[in-house]
Amino acid sequence: MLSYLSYMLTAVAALLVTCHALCKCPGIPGLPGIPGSLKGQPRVPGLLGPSGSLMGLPGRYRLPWLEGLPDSLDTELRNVLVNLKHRLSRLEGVLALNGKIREVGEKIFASNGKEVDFASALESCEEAGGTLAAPMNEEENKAILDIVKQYNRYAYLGIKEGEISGQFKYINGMPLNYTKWHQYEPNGKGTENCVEMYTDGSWNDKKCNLYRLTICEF
Ligand code: MMA
Ligand code: CA
Repeated sequence: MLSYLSYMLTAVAALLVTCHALCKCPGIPGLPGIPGSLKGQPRVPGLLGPSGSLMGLPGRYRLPWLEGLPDSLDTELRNVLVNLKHRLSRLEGVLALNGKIREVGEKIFASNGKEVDFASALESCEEAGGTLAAPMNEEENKAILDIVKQYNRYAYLGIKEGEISGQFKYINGMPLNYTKWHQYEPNGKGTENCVEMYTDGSWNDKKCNLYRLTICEF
């Protein structure tokens, strides 16, 4: 079992070293040197334990940036992808560590810290390649709430009232599959066409021309 692990580590180290050489990637510290290079990598769970020792069984052996790449891929292309995944994973780690982003499943939530009206908030999200944050489950609502609390400001959500008053939809027109209305909300009866998140995570329908925190999803 131990020899299997050391074989795997050698193979991975060789792959990354090769990649390092092939890609001439500057600024990738710790290569070569697996597992040393994996120390301080909280986004790679399961390989190093709290003490830095090797953890778990081969079956639990996980290197996320090596997963899901077909064996049929050209070796050089494969190495480039492995390297990009490694680099992205580290960048995400830095941004999450600094409280700049929240990641939930495939979504990334982030704010520019600005308070603007609904149209401007949506515009800046779209300009950045995203859209206004719209929670589709409790976990996403909590991630957005974290940002609302971080700035201690109510935020507009990516939800708008449709033609039928009282019927709220996502920006793309799809019906809501999750709601977190505050008690007695929505109550605007067609006069409050946008939705804000309060600092307890609950929602209120609200006019669209107020200044609210911009939170985007990507
Ligand atoms: C305000 C406004 C409404 C909200 C009520 C709740 C008075 O109106 O924020 O959108 O529903 O407060 O009391
Ligand atoms: Ca309301």
